[in-house]
Amino acid sequence: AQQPLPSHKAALLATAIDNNVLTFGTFTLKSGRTSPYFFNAGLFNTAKTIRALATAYAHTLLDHANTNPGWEFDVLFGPAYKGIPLAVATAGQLGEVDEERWGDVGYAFNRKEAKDHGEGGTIVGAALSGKKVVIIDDVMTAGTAMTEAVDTVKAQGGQLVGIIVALDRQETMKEGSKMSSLGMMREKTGVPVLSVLNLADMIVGLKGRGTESDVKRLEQYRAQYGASN
Ligand code: OMP
Repeated sequence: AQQPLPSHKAALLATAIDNNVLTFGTFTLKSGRTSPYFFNAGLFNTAKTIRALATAYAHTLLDHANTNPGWEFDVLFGPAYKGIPLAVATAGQLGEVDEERWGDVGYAFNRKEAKDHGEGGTIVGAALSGKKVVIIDDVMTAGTAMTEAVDTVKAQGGQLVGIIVALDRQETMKEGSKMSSLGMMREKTGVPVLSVLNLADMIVGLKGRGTESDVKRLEQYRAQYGASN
């Protein structure tokens, strides 16, 4: 029998469904691919739901830190615009989850346009220079947005130590390759790329929720586009 989802995954999946973050139908992705589901993290936009999301990110970071002794970070970087509330809210939850360990973790984000007056610069929040940085974002599909964020961290003199997203769609991106965009990003950056949920989790978590035909369509989609890692 399949293992049930760990509680923070199950909780986030339930919140995502209840708030239409996760919806089923026919969607065209940024990549042009047609998908039977879409995950709109922008709908985690209330006190309750943003806290649920931030808690899930914080627990995923905690699990990774606990299973990888020595792995640590100083700053959460959320690329503009959608990464900004994620970095801020998750920093708050890190303090909640383990203040002694993470009470001093900073958050930062970039401006889309450099400011040439006042304090100037392109980064708002904690400085990245010489710091161990984790990038936080919502969904990675082809990884275009993430690649830009990685470049920004490097340009600021930050040391990238990890990447975390809410959803890993576990899809192949390139013709002839079974590797997912997360797998490619791991290879490219050499750092752990974490996700709270992935497609496999959603398929497990949706079973028994009375959405059999949706689960079937997800399974078919996985059979067609699923990545091997
Ligand atoms: P890449 O920059 O190609 O990795 O695409 C990431 C973006 O895809 C996200 O920031 C969203 O705008 C969008 N997206 C979702 O938000 N949820 C999905 O389930 C699928 C996509 C998508 O278009 O692939």
